[in-house]
Amino acid sequence: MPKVLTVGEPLVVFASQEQDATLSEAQTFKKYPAGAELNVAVGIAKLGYECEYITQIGDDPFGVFLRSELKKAGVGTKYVRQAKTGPTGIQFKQLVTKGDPNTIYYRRHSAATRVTVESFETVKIHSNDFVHITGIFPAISTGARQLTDYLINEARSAGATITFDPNLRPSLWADENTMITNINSLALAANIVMPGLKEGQLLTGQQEPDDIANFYLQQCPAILAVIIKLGPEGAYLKLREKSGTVIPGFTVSRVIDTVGAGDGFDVGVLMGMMAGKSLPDAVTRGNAIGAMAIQKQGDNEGYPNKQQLETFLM
Ligand code: KDG
Repeated sequence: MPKVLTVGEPLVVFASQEQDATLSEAQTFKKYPAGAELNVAVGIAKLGYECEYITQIGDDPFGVFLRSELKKAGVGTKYVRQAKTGPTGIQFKQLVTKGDPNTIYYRRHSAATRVTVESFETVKIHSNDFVHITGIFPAISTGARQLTDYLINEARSAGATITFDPNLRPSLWADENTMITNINSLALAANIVMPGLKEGQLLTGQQEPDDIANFYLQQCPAILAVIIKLGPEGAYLKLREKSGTVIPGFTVSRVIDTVGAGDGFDVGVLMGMMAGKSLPDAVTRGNAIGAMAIQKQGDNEGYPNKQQLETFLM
């Protein structure tokens, strides 16, 4: 059976319970597990697939909380290490009626920034596995970048499929050019590249989805497909040697929290590929999970189990 391995920084997010209050005004918060790659791991496990999450948590109550949430969701925790120093990262998030909520992070010098390759040399990757990388983790520290590169090399030697979501976080990089160069070098090491439209435009200097896709496909023969997330409109899928097409999204009546939708999209694409579906079908699953995600507060609370996904798709 294939499995997903993903590496990232888990965060505890405190989500405001007060509609449209600024973070300085809000008094009441609810605690959820977060982090882009954690969201993917939770989404895959909720759908009943095997997933290992590679990370380092702090020796503190939030580390305990995250480990227990991962276990509850069914995510494999054998590669969840506990750091000797450095706290678990935290984040605060607004609750808004419209648009994306404001968020603030407390993650500098966190436990996850202190990872070393040596502590993860036992990670086993097989040829039918999927290794999911994002642009967040390699940006948090030199050790995290080295671990990302190590896992990419291991995945390539094993013949595993590497999926990459740029997940641009400009505040984690020295400057925009450094971010673009680093993220593009990671994208060119992947087999499936999944930027948002705005991210793709910034990373490639191209405006149209087809030109963004070609930027990557032409530079790297190992890239099988570029999938550009278009929000509610769906996603643009371009496979090597095929013309690109828009796979339509789903309309939802009430949007509660947009954070985590992109990770949910990645879950659908990964799950579709693991289930042996065609890429257009996998992208439809991505669109569906993205749409389900935004109807609940918490990054991954809205992600479905298999039955809920099938019902949504009917
Ligand atoms: O994609 C969701 C993430 O934005 C959130 O969980 C926090 O990992 C996070 C980050 O760095 O923004």
